[in-house]
Formats: sequence, C-alpha cells, structure tokens
Amino acid sequence: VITLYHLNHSRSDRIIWLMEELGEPYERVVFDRLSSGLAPPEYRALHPVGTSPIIRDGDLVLMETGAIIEYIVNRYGRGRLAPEPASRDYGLYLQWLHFAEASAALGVMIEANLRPTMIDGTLKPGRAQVWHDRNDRILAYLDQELSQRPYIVGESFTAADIMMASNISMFEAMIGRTIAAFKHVTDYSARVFGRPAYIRATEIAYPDGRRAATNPFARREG
Ligand SMILES: N[C@@H](CCC(=O)N[C@@H](CS)C(=O)NCC(=O)O)C(=O)O
Repeated sequence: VITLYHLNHSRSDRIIWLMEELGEPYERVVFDRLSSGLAPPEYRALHPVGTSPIIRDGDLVLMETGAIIEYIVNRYGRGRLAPEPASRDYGLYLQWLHFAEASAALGVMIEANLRPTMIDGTLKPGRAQVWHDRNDRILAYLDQELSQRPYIVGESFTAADIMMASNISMFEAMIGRTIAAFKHVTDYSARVFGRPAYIRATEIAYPDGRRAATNPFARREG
C-alpha cells in the first residue's frame, strides 16, 4: 500500500485528491511545517531534497507531484483518470500534467518572488515584467482552452485536472490575479472543486478548514 508523507498545507493535497478519486487504499503520515513555512527535519530525513509531496511504495521512494501522479495512475489506475496512449487526447493529457508544475506553478512562484522589486506598485521593466506577462498569457490560454471543453483535456475528468486545477488559487493568492475575470476558469473551478473526492480530500488535508483562505471555491460551511 502506498504511504503518503503529507506535509500540511502543501501540494501533497493533490495526492490525497487522487487517492480519493481512485478509491485505492493509502496511508498518510502527517508532518507540520515549521513556523518558517519549511518542512521539519523529520520530513527532510525522508529524501535528499525533502520537498512535498513524497510517497513510498514498497522500497521505492518518489518525489515530484507530477511524477507521483503519473506513477500512481499508470500502476494503480486500471485505466481510470487518463486517456489511452493511442487516443487523440493523450498528447494534451501529458502537456497539462507536466505544464502544471513545470510552467504554471513555477511562473507564479517566480513572479511572487520578484514582486519585492516592484516600485510604487508598478513592475520594473525587466525580469519581473517578463514573468508577469507570461503568467497573463498562461491564464488567458487556460481560459480559452476551458471555453472549448468541460475538463482540461476533453470530455472526461483526468489526473491532469488534479494537477492543473490545484494551481488556480495560486494565481489569486500569490500574484493577485482576479480569477472571477476569467469566466471559463471560474466555471471549471466550480465543476472540479464540487467533486465529492475533492471535498473529501479537502476535509482530510485541511481539517482546520484553512484552505478556504486561498481557495474561494473550497469554502466550507460552518
Ligand atoms: N515541483 C515540486 C515542488 C515541491 C515543493 O516545492 N513543495 C513545497 C510544498 S508545496 C515544499 O516542500 N515546501 C517546504 C520546503 O521546501 O521545506 C513538486 O511538485 O513536487
């Protein structure tokens, strides 16, 4: 059975969402972040890089969200949550699965970290502006793609939605974009974040309800 080393308030919520979608058994070992936001030494001891998520399957220890998701879907998915390699959707599936961390999340993090170079609320010409513009293009692209189909790849929900949808709130929380201005992204968010597996995963990963602070679509009642 897969063990998820779950660092609270981290990307490992995607693995919980995936396992809840698949209904496959898994164990969670939970770690709290230090007050600095970094992973604690016990977590770092699990892997030489020590970022979240990390899983164990037998004697295999794996890091990197997209790789973990691809591994679990291919090995335990029994054909669920991914298009057939021979299908037309497969290429786009791989694109979004990888794009989510390699381009979308990375771009948000770079812009967020370059923001201290802003003067009077205006981005200085140069690197900050380059990343700001790239992130605008990414959001516009996402909105345009989602105007054409209900899920990021096609007619069915796939693991690429788990990878990509989880990024949406970062655009608002970390780099101040207004998601409500993107109608198709907003409609899509309501669709995927309304899934029973997502709601279950949120209750497991955020028992204190704190995800609501950054994810307006995951607001819990009461
Ligand atoms: N692209 C990597 C990013 C991993 C990453 O930066 N994870 C963050 C949590 S969301 C982390 O481990 N932060 C705590 C730390 O670096 O100590 C992935 O998706 O696995």
